[in-house]
Amino acid sequence: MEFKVGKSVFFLEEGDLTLQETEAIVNAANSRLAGGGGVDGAIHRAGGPAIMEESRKIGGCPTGQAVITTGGNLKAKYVIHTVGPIYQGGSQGEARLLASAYHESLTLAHKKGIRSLAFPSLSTGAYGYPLEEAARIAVKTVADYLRQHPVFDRVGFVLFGNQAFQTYAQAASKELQSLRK
Ligand code: AR6
Repeated sequence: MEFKVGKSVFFLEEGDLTLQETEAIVNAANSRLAGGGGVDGAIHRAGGPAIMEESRKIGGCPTGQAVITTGGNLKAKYVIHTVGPIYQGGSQGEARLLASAYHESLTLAHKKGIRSLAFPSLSTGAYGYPLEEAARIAVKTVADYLRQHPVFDRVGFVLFGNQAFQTYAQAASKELQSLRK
């Protein structure tokens, strides 16, 4: 599914983020950059040890911020590691921190001159963020950035499983109604 937002293509796909051929993919990391399960585990397995070596040198990343490493053996040249919030009921600044994780990842990609980027659904696995609310924030934050900064060719989401894909598709249809390509 694709939409035109500003000068960029905004895409939604169902599948495995580690197979993406965008210039960079975004990792749902933890603040110690220590690796883990979910998409983080999959990225380190597919990308090989170079990603962890660089992560160790960087040392960590606060919630809502982003850092960058090589993509190792991945097709993507770079991995942007961002840290979404752990969902604790919604009154601990989670929405702001989730939006920040998307925004800071885009800002870092922009600074690096990266032209295509794929995100997973941050915080909606181990970190427990309710999917519908997370999808709304994710789609809005990315679409707003693309409207304000016409610097990317393609930016979008690779969703794991049909439920996540359908939820993001619905959020995107609402946010981008008139823009479907
Ligand atoms: N491609 C795309 N999406 C995936 C993939 C994949 N290969 N694998 C899982 N997902 P999670 P979080 C989806 O738990 O909630 C880690 O241990 C998954 O279905 O990966 O931000 C880190 O080290 C879900 O929709 O990330 C942190 O400690 C989404 O990715 C912690 O988990 C995010 O789920 C971060 O938790």
